Amino acid sequence: MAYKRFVDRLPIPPADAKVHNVTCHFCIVGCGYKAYTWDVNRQGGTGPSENAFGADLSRQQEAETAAWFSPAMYNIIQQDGKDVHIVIKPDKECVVNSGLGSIRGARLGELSYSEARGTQQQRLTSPLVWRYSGMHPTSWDDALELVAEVTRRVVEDQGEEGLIVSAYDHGGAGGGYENTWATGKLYFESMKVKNIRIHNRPAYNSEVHGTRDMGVGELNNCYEDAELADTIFAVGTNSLETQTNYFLNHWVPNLRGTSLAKKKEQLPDEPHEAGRIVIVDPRRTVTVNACEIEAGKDKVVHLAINSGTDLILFNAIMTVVADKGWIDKAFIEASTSGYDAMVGANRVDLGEAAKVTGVSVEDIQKAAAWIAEPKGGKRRRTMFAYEKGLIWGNDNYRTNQALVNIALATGNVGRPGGGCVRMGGHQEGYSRPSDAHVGRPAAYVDQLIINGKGGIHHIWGCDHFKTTLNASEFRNVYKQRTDMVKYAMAKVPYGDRAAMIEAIMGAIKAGGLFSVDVDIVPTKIGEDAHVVLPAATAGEANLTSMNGERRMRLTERYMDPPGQSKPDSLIVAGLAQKLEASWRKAGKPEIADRFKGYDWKTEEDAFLDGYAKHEKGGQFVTYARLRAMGTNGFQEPATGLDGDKIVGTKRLFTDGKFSTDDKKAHFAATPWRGLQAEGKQAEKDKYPFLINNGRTNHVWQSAYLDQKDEFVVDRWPLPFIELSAADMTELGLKAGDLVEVFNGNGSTQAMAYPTPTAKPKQAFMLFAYPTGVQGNVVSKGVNELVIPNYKQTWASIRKIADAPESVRHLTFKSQESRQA
Ligand code: MGD
Ligand code: F3S
Repeated sequence: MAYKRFVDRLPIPPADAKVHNVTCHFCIVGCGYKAYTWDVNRQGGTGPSENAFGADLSRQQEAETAAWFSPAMYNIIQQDGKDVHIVIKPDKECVVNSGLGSIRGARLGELSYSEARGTQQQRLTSPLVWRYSGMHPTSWDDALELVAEVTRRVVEDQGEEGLIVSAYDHGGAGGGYENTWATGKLYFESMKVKNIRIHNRPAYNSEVHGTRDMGVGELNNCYEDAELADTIFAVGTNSLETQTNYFLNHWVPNLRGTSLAKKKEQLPDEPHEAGRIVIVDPRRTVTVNACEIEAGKDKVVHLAINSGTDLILFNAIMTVVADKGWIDKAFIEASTSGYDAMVGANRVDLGEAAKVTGVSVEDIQKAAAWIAEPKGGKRRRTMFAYEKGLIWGNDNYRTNQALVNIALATGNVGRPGGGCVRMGGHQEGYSRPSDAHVGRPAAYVDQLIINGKGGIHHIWGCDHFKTTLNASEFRNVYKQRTDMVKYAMAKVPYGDRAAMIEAIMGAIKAGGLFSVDVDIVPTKIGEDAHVVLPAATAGEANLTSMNGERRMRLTERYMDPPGQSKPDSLIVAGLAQKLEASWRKAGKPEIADRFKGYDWKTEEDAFLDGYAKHEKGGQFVTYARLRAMGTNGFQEPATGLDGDKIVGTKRLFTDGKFSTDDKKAHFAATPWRGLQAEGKQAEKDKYPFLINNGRTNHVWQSAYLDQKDEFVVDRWPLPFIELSAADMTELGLKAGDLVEVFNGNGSTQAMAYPTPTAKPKQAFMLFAYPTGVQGNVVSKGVNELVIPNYKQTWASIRKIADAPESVRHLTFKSQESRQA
């Protein structure tokens, strides 16, 4: 049935409604929202003094009014044990989004846990343990003592190598500076855990080593630079769908020419025109379509490269830029090293590059000119933006570097209208003790688990069954190993703790794995866990994070966490205390002492212990100051105080000094070497379809909340797979038919979405979706620093069935809004 919201009226927030700062946690952009809460038995009135908007609601509001909210922004939640109305609506005063919402963030209200209105009822509310052949509720003490005891025994038997950890390293929901500090303190300070991986990749590493090793940190500009740039060079980023309000509020004004006044005011000594954009993506995205509409086709170049060939394209552009002399000689001289060697090593014949990439020589030259050809005797300002098409693409490390080479050579780092930045995924919130002991390359943790290594797995807010590569094999082995422990546990009474621990350890010695899952909802991997611990999410705890321009804000606690769930930082504290007790009881006081220092009572205590003491400028940052700075916060790093306001940093590297020992940015030699990850070329040769993959606007990540949101489930009961008309015919498919995608790595399912702009034999599948996991068909092949290579995946496709009932009502219209 097509989805309808059965709401005919909403309460008016009264003038005295409590107002909380909220940063939307459903992507890197970090749009500012305000949460209004008030007693469930009251509402405001239509008079300006009677409602929170100060507006006369008895009259028709103008089109752009902020005095409104939608049913999706509303709910009834618990605050301090009482039912209250809540409205979570975009904040017009926030410079990030200026009042815009996205299809994800504008649902923050309905995605809240509500017993009164029945939303998000799947949320975990009690610690659960495996007993009596199922997962059953227990107390925090009971669950944590079991985890601590098994952890200690495994470490005694196998050393800290036996403890495998999966943990988020981001901000927004889940992570945040409080929670990354807490998990980091436990695993890197109290312990020295090496076998640890990050939520979305199979090792503990940066996704952008390439740029960092050149001295160029990856979030170096500000969102306003997208308004000031002459050209935006966007690589493997579908920003309309994945950084929605950054695109709408900062890219579009430039493409429309409405930021011209700002350009003239801030950069008066040079000519200006509306911005141009070059988009590098093998498929035509809705972002390309939107840019053509906003800027006009003559201001947009879409380089529809062959999958995985970005590196040689960038080397070709660099060759043109160098040969034409469109470089910033003064900057290269003063602030960089290795330019000549880089140009020599990366020089490429344009004809050869055209053959490999599928992009014409003319378009390569045009892109180079749009990036770097001087305008009226002045250097052009170009902003370089990239995300998963590059980061999870072929030869990630070098491709990243090849792009930074162009940005540096044209003097576009640390300059208004410039920057060479990842677009980002989640917000960031990384604050941890040193991870140097992990080493480089870090352990490929998924392979350790698959190869029977480790005895216990602690999982913090990740669901690898949906979000890892080689997911099919991972899941099969994981199930086998965790089942061994479950069978052993079933043989002893749960209450006999000594016998239970012996049974668990026996199973571990025989190759089993004990699994502990900390999450806010039941997950796929959690189905195989032995202990599940319920966490609180953003809004249920105070949480700090920064966005893609390093803008730090505090999302205030505006509601109670469901049931007994707790902020992750306090779960860590509880576990550390139980570990201390366990080691002390075992007669090892010197180890027990390492687990001291977790006497945090609130998440703010964890913040003060971590960020405030350890991050650059952290001494200036307090919850009270962040609260006062609202949804605009400040841009990290903090450099001081102006009265009680935190002073931040708009752009990095403006002084031409970089993050290397000699303070110079280092150019990199990055010659082309084909498909680099093990097995990819053979896979390409064997299977007919490219299974390109990624996100879509409506869904946040692995759909962990969306999977119980009727609006999303109605639109996407199954992941879509975009196919060309020719492929639909060849496979005998109609719109919505169920297909199997399969190769030597595994198989998965999707619904066919005929897409007029899709290239033949190039499918695009929704990634990380619970009802059809794309990662099942992604091979284990990674780059030399263990970064996954999702985008280059090849497989076969066959029809399974006609469109299932849940799919029949759907529209399969083109996602493009209209033609330019
Ligand atoms: P993707 O769809 O993964 O998202 O943001 P994006 O990177 O923009 O990939 C982007 C594009 O890469 C796709 O259009 C794909 O066609 C292209 N691509 C594939 N192969 C290649 C290639 O060889 N070369 C190039 N140049 N491009 C290629 C990801 C970001 O989105 C992240 S990391 C997260 S965590 C957030 N997740 C998320 C979400 O789940 N939903 C929504 N709606 N937004 C999100 N924003 C964030
Ligand atoms: Fe939320 Fe803004 Fe992203 S509304 S999903 S942070 S674009």
